[in-house]
Amino acid sequence: MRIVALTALLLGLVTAMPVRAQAPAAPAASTADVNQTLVSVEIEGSKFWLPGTVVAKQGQTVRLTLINKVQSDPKEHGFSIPAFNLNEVVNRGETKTVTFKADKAGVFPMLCQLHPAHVGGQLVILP
Ligand SMILES: [Cu+2]
Repeated sequence: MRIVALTALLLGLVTAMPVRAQAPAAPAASTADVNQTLVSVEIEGSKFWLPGTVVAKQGQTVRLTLINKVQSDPKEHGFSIPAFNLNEVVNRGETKTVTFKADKAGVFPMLCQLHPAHVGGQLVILP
């Protein structure tokens, strides 16, 4: 009798538990209009943020994922879009995201604010 009662209790507990999804929850999808990953790499001794061009339309929300894969020192590189007051520092192996509203049209430099020689790119916002 005691085993039956215990089994009933356990079954009750199991059925009372919330159902768990089989797959782990996926990270929330970005709601940005433009999603682009930029990677900082070193090629033949020069550092680059690649790809060098990001294109958006005026009014869109832009989400950039920044990854620093430069293997040589220093371990930190910057990512800045002065026209949008963006200034991030990304350590080696680290990933950062920045999100901003492309609220003005034009061609705006993207650069590493820490190293002038670090090759950046252009943010192109179409009217
Ligand atoms: Cu740099």
